[in-house]
Order: sequence, then C-alpha cells, then structure tokens
Amino acid sequence: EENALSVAASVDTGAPTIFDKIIKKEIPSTVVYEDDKVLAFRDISPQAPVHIVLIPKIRDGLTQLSKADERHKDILGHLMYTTGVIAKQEGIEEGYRVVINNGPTACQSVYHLHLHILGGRQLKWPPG
Ligand code: DGP
Repeated sequence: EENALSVAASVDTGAPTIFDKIIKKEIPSTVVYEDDKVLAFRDISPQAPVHIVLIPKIRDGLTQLSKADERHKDILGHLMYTTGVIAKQEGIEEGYRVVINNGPTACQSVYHLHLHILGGRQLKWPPG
C-alpha cells in the first residue's frame, strides 16, 4: 500500500541525502535563491505552480525539525525570513503556504530539514 511504503521508506538514519548533492551542484536543480547559509530550488515534483524547497546548506544534525536544538535558532530564523524574500521574488506574497513535514507520520522523505514554499493557486485547507 502506498502509505505503508512511504512510511517504511522514510526513517531518519542520519545518512547523507540527495540534498547534499544538490548543494554541491553534483546533481542539477533549478536554484531560485542562494546565500552563504541557505539554498532554494524548485521541487522536482511540484504540488502547486510555485513549489520551492528551501534548505540550510549545512545540515548540522537538523535532519528534521524535531531535532532542532538551541544552536539551530539562528538558521531557523534565517530560513523563515528567507521564505518571505523568496515569496516576494516569486510574486506569490499575497498568498502562499510554508510546510515542514516532520517524520514518517508527516511523510517526510528527505532527512535534511527543508521548508516547502507553495503558491500560485488557491490552496485548500485542511491539507491531506
Ligand atoms: P518531504 O516529503 O517533505 O521530505 O519533501 C522532499 C521534497 O524534495 C519532495 O517534495 C521532492 C523533493 N525532491 C526530492 N529529491 C529531489 C531532487 O533530486 N531534486 C529536486 N529538485 N527536488 C527533490
């Protein structure tokens, strides 16, 4: 079953992820924003006309939000602030959604903290 599969396939092992390769530009991505601390690129499987993945360049144990520690407060703030910058840049500032899937129950599939920025259409609530 699809749900059982995705749950079984997504556990936090702390192993390197595909996002490391994206950061190192070893695999291509469409980068929409980059600074010394974060990288934002278009999601490979977009769920909205605008669907961006925003990540810290250094994972530093932040495989998922629930692993956040005192030392991560600055990068967490920077990610949130940068979300607003990117939304403006993408022309969706009047309406967009920011999502963090945390853990198997939330269907997290890549264990490198990331924010989804979704917009460009009427979004529904509640989400699935
Ligand atoms: P999550 O399910 O919250 O862990 O979301 C991971 C997202 O990452 C998912 O929406 C698809 C995206 N993604 C995974 N691999 C790649 C990739 O190689 N390139 C790009 N652009 N996005 C990817």
